[in-house]
Amino acid sequence: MKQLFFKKSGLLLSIFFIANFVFGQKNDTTITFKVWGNCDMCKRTIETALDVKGVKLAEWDKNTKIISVTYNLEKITVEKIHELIAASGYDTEQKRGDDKAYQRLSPCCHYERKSQ
Ligand SMILES: [Cu+2]
Repeated sequence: MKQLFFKKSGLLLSIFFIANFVFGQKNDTTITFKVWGNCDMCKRTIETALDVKGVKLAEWDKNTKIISVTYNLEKITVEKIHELIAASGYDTEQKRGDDKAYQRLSPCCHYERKSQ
């Protein structure tokens, strides 16, 4: 009897985890856009800026300047994602980077700003 109970609860637990996984994925989406920057240090700054709740994955490519962001639609907006990057001093397609934050970047990170 006891064994049967454990078998059943184990099954329920599995269903719970699977459902959680499936429904959890439902609200995720991935976007890509351009972020101006130079080097690996830029990469770290940009990706760290998106180390917030709602963002599952952020990966910036220094060669293509394209960032790929996987986030939860219910927890964060595209606008907020652009704002977070801009606040760290980096220009995005939609938002100009904060000038003061840009000045504080390492000299090697002073990328050529897009005309705006
Ligand atoms: Cu840099």
